[in-house]
Amino acid sequence: MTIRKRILSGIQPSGTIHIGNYFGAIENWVRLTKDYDCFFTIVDYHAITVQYDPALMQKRIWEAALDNIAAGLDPSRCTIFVQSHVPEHTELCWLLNCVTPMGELSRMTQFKEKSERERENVTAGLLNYPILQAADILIYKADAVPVGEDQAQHLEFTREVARRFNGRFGEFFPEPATLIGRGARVMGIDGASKMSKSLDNHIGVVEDPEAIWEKLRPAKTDEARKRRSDPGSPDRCNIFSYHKLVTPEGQIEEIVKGCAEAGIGCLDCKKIFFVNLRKVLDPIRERRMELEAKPELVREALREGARKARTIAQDTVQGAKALMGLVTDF
Ligand code: AQP
Repeated sequence: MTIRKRILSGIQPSGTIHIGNYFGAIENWVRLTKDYDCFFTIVDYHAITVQYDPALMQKRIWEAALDNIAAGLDPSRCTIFVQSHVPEHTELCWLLNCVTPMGELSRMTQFKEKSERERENVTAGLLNYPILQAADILIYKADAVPVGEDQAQHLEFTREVARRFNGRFGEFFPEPATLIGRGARVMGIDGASKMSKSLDNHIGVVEDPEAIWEKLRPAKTDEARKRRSDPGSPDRCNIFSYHKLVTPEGQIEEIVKGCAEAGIGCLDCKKIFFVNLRKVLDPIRERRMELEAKPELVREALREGARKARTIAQDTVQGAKALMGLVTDF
């Protein structure tokens, strides 16, 4: 029997999943379930590191589960669970806290960005976020972590945590590889920053098509193209970067030519994208509706996922504690 390599990745229950999450990460996750032993977790402990509404959290966790399963994560082919249902993640996090210098945490780009946005609420949890993320990954001794480009720095940090632990206490954690998805960094509909659930610049995967079109219609294109008769430059157009995610090669060539020769207007170009995007999103939205009608299936998948994950997590924590000189039993 060949032992399959292991994958771990996570998503925050911070709002409905968007096409950045999908093309940057989830699409890749679905593909990898064919060849890897895959673990996917809804990272609720990460989501509480910034301001949030406790009354909405349960709903968001539930929706994250529905969205991801509808997007193709089949619980019969991978392990899906809620992070806080496997409390060993926070136990390992503490152990790793004690081998990580503080200076490195405050230099993390995501910490700097989020603490800038959350000036009134920069918690120790936000600072320690990358250590918890390292624990999420190392607890399953994952060989690789499929993520969008925004997570590459945290993955490098995870490898350093593993090296530091191994150097001090003995070889124990493998250093996980980073696997970047096809849409490494999908920009928001504003064209100004990364598409994000919390920045309100996203196209939701299960969003109503009419609402998606209402966002696309006024969205910025190549700003140098003021009139339809002006030739445009696809490389300066945010909508063209979206085309690359869903539009077949032949049509891409027609768009490049049509835009450069002013043969196609921006609105028509957006319509083509919208049609192609719907081919990906419509089936996900339909599966999402079917799943909503079968909540017990999803609940059971999450329960079973946590059971399976916990068995491995407990084993790793025992091993790490023993190496650190902590006794687990007298
Ligand atoms: N815009 C993006 N382009 C490519 N990949 C992306 N990912 C997120 N945004 C993009 C990838 O999606 C996975 C899950 O992300 P997450 O929910 O854990 O957190 P995030 O990266 O912080 O995503 P958001 O939408 O920006 O969430 P909020 O607004 O709550 O912080 C990750 O693999 C990520 O790389």
